[in-house]
Amino acid sequence: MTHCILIGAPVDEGQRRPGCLMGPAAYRVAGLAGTLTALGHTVEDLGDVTPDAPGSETCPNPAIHHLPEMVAWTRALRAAAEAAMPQGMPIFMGGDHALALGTVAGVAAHAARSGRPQFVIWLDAHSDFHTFRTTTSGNIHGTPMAYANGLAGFDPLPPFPTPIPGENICMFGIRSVDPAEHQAMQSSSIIVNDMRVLDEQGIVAPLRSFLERVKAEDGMLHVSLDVDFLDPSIAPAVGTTVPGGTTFREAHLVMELLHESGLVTSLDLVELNPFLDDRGRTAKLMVDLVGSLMGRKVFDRPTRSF
Ligand code: B3U
Ligand code: MN
Ligand code: MN
Repeated sequence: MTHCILIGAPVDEGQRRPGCLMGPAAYRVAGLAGTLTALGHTVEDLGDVTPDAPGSETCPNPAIHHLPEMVAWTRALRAAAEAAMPQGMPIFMGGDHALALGTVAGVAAHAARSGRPQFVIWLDAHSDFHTFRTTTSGNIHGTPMAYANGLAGFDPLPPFPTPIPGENICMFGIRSVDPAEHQAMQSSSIIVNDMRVLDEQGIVAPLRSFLERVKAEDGMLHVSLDVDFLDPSIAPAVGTTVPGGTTFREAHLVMELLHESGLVTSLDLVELNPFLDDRGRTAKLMVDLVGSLMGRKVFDRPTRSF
């Protein structure tokens, strides 16, 4: 049994297609809390985070938009994540992926305080490995992974609390990477399981080998689930659809393996844009995936050890 702490993060400023701010409401309507209680967990919904009024920060890249708003969100979400971690498992209901600037910073700060290493599983079509200097779209949702890995180029944000080493970051589902991200990732040790790897090896072997390391090192594990990890044919409610995503069955399998591992300590649900949804089907699928992550299964099987 886990104490699940739902935290709404209606961040919409990290990209240009309004609607992600309705994400937390859609997860509530789609029955996220009820799904978790039906599985035997306790649930506390803290409502939506409200950031302070934005300041007037600037940065040299003229493409960047909504910087002061994102600085305020990052501060507020980092504090919310740090406060929630000692109480249970925070589930951040986004909101676009820029929210991870704050959530990952908060959980990593907590891990450092507990003397444990932080690991991250990034389930996404995109690597989100731009800095504020390299992004050409200016969309801050394309940057949080580089921030968490400790890259320079994030002024006026404070430096990431305890940068997460590349070996502790594992990406799955990647199929859209910009040239600057590609270059930066080549000089990092991040584990990138792009769709080519998944097609060739399946999702189980690379996921298991990462989870074994998390377990061996007694790590904390943050999972960041972007809707576009899924194929747009099953998850249309996202601003940046990329064909060739994971199937319904692959996505549930990832969640079931994560559950079996018992290692997940925090979760982001990001990029759901309910305005683009088809009768709530993407919101419902995301809630179902959380159900699998938190222990829903058709038949009980002996739990494998990791
Ligand atoms: N890499 C592109 C596209 C992108 C990143 N994340 C999303 N889209 N969702 C960019 O704008 O940084
Ligand atoms: Mn993303
Ligand atoms: Mn994405």
